Amino acid sequence: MSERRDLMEQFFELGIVRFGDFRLKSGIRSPFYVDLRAIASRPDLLAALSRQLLARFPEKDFDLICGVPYAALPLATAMSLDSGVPLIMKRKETKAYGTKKLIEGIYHSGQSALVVEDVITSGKSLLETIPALKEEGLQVRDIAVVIDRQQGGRARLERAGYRVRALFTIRQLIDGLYEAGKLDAAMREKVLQFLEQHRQVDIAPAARPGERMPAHPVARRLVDIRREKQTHLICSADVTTAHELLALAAAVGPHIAALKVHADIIEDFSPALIKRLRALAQDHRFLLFEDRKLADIGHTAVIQLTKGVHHIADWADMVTVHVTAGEGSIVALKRAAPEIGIVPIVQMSTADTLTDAHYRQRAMEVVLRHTDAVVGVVAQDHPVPPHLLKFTPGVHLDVKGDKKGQRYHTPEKVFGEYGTDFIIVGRGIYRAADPAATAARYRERARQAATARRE
Ligand code: S5P
Repeated sequence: MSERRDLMEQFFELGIVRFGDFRLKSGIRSPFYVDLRAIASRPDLLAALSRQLLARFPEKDFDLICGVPYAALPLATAMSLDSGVPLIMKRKETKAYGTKKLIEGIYHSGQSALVVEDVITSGKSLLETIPALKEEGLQVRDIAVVIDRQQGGRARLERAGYRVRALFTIRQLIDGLYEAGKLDAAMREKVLQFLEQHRQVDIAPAARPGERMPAHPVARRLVDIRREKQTHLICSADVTTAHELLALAAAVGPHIAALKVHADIIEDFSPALIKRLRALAQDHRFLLFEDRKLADIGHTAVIQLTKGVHHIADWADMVTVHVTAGEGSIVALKRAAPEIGIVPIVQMSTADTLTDAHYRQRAMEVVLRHTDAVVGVVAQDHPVPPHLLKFTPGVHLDVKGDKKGQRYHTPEKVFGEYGTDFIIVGRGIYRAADPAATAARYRERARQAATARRE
């Protein structure tokens, strides 16, 4: 029996591939399940897998092998032992003490890494892992995978420029196990049908060149709205009465992707106001973005988000936070309100902001460890990785500042030079004689600037 065929049968015997009715993390029900964690219990299999995977990369043009926790780690270790290529590990979560490194091991900027993964489905986890390696100056071209579930992930990674080599496709496994008599015809048919129906597990709308592929569900909603409404505009509705806020939301609603509010400046704030705002948000399809800038210790930030007069967590799609209190506050917020999208302020727009390069670097390190909860960040020119959105306030078409520290730039500058995804515009719109027409004007300038960047 060939080593490949033997491996397939062993996968079946060990329960690495199982058939039945399984609910996947995405909620989808699947007739098969793949879990490679048991592999390390069979050193002989691990060694065979390592050999076979390394044989797929005869060029061996990588300096490091990178394992992604947890299932792929023993395999990456075996491949490192086999090939003599040093191992690094990409942490899932960063430890809250010690060196706080995202990547463990010895490496230096400019080296290239082969990334090892157990199973590839949508490609999402790899698309989240690789930017962290790139941020460290590592180059990634090659990806080694044991099983390709054939649900679009491989094609997505290849489109992003990676070379993906898989040991087995799920189709090959099914056929092999069927021929070996481990799988009956009915189950085989069921799996093939499932594969046919789920050829593409969507993780994000297809991105155009220069566009980001954000991972958070709120970010994806925002990107959907941007595509459908053709708007990169968020209006900052910094008005102080419910009447003004509702009038403004109704006027600019058709032109915006989100309405940013400061609930605490509204003199007659009430649950009724929120109800009407939500209705407008639904009618015009925009998100509600509370600019609360939570900055306290985790415990306090959580009660500020969930209690008080405003009960922000009950209605806001997104909320801004500062990361000055450290990682614990972000962890507490995401646990307390997992539905809300967190938007950390990494860099402020003011002329003499204290968010200098050192702070930004530290803040981004925290942010990157919590991309499961973070929609994107507020920043000016500080770089933001492609799986997060960049929101840029301090945009005005007519003036350069406000004499209170605010600094304004044009849409052309923030899209062209800063690579922003959404501009946040307050006074430029709500102080204009005709906010609806002005919002339309900002929207168009933003759209053209974003298009020019892509061309
Ligand atoms: O760095 C920042 C971050 C934010 S969230 N600079 C900002 O101006 N903001 C907010 O964006 C600010 O609180 C205000 O609500 C809006 C900008 O308003 P404008 O009137 O200056 O356009």
